[in-house]
Amino acid sequence: MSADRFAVKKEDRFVFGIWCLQNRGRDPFGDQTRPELSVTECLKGLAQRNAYGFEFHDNDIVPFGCSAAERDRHIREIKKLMADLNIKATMATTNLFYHPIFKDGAFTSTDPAIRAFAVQKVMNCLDIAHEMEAKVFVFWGGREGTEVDASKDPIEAAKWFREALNFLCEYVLDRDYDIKFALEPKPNEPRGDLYLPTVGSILAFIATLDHPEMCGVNPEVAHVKMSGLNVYHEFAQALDAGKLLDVHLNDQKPLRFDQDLSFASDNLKDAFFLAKLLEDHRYEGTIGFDAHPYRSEADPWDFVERNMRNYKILKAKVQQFNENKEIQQLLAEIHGVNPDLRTILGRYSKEQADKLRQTAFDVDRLTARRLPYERLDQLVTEVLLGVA
Ligand code: GCO
Ligand code: MN
Repeated sequence: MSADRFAVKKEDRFVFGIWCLQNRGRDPFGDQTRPELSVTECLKGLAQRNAYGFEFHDNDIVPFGCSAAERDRHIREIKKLMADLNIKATMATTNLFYHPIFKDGAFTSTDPAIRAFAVQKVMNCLDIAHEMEAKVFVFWGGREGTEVDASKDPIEAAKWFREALNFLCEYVLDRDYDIKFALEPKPNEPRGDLYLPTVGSILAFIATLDHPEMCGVNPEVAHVKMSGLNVYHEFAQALDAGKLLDVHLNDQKPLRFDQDLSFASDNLKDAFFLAKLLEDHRYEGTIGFDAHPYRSEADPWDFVERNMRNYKILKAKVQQFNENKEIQQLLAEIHGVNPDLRTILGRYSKEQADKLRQTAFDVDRLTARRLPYERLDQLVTEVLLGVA
């Protein structure tokens, strides 16, 4: 029997949110449909399937409000399990959305006591992240937003958000933790409108922080599609800025409620171009999946396997695209035009500006250029459908 060419290996760096495996199928209209798995069962199942690691919220592993002794015991047990199973905690994040205290925001609550409580909760979670050796720390502002715009000024809210992150960056520096922050954009849900809805808004916000060098982005496919934006372009913007610290792969029908479907289950082409981006540009972080098994599933394991397998299949398709002679010929034709002008805008100087001013352009010839995009796009379709 030939070995499975899509068999998962540790070096694939696949990780899952613990909360994805523990999801019980509850939705706003219906109760849970399956039993909750313990953290131990989650880690064992992931290790058995060769996942590299897992991501967690503080309260996925340490119950809200538990004593210091209980907390220490939970962490000790998980660390032992991680060592026994050879599985890593790669990303930590704070649950600042579930408890009703956060009903009108955590960092952007109008109550300074709630903002301070949120920052204290993050400090405790940073200590856990450090102990578990997670190097990426995500902020998903699930409750940071409004339904009633009369309730708060967005500039004031941005100031509170900034204050909290600046404080927490200093905490990490003070403690000498090897941790970077990644902010996760989302346009809405659970709030009517969330602050920092897109990659671009997060990049602009990071530039206003005291330590932008410690902060990046964790984009999620579903969140981009909820905004009706282009997944390939959104992730690319973070990568181009040197800020792609983590990724949340999943899928979603555009412009709808948050569906958290498996990666590549809705739109193969979007998923393909995202895999192409990450592979072509040698993204070095972990490949994180943040999705839920269908409500009709009894356990998460088919879900776990298909997410990893889909990525590996698409990675093979990327290679096929990059090696396809006709595709490469078309791309060479499209990009190979006017080689003598390629560097003219490379760096400004008076001489370059003079040279540019004196350059004659044959507008009709440039306009009449052939762009064989129907054929190129069809070849992508054929690669994806397995007939190229
Ligand atoms: C969502 C988010 C969350 C966060 C995760 C980290 O449901 O919209 O994706 O899953 O990524 O909870 O806080
Ligand atoms: Mn996510």
